Amino acid sequence: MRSFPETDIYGITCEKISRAGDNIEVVRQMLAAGIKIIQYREKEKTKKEKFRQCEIIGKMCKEAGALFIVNDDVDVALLTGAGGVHLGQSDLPADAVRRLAGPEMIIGVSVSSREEAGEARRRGADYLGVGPVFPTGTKPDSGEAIGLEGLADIALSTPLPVVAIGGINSENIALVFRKGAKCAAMISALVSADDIAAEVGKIRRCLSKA
Ligand code: TZP
Ligand code: MG
Repeated sequence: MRSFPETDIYGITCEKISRAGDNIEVVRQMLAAGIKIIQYREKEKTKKEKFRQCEIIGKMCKEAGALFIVNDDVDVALLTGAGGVHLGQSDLPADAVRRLAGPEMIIGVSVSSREEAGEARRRGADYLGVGPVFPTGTKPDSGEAIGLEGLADIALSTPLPVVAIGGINSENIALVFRKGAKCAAMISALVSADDIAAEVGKIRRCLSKA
């Protein structure tokens, strides 16, 4: 039966802001740093190119024992053996994706309010991406930040695992766990780091001190 992994960091790709190289190299470094959930998120490539990268990344995640999640594209997720798919509010609803993807696929849904969280749960989501918690330049259309109180409010309203997202870094990650997040998703803090492994080490030191 599908279940959301127990882990602290959820790494997400974005080649446009990467310092390490392409998405494949970024994921290689994230996995080497011990990240156990990888989401392939790429808004600037053709489906064909996304499929090519996901075939490689899916295999890398399998070898590393990490959960591989594809953003938006359920077809790419199914074709590349991903363990999960992540849906936004403008994507297909979770119940429709479940009909395509079957009972084993982990389905995540992005939400910014209690109402969206309730609806995602009714439609069979397995976890919620909740945010943006803090302001972020990575997704300009992500809406106003909900803040730590908004995160806590949604986390209290749902039994689903909450993955906090939006502007999270080593300085503030401990706060989102205190507000009920089970895991923290990061793009720029990881992908734009000079050294991904060093950044993951710093984040985990901050968490162990908190
Ligand atoms: N959804 C809500 S905020 C966001 C997404 C995809 C962007 C998160 O990026 P960063 O760089 O970790 O703030
Ligand atoms: Mg989407």
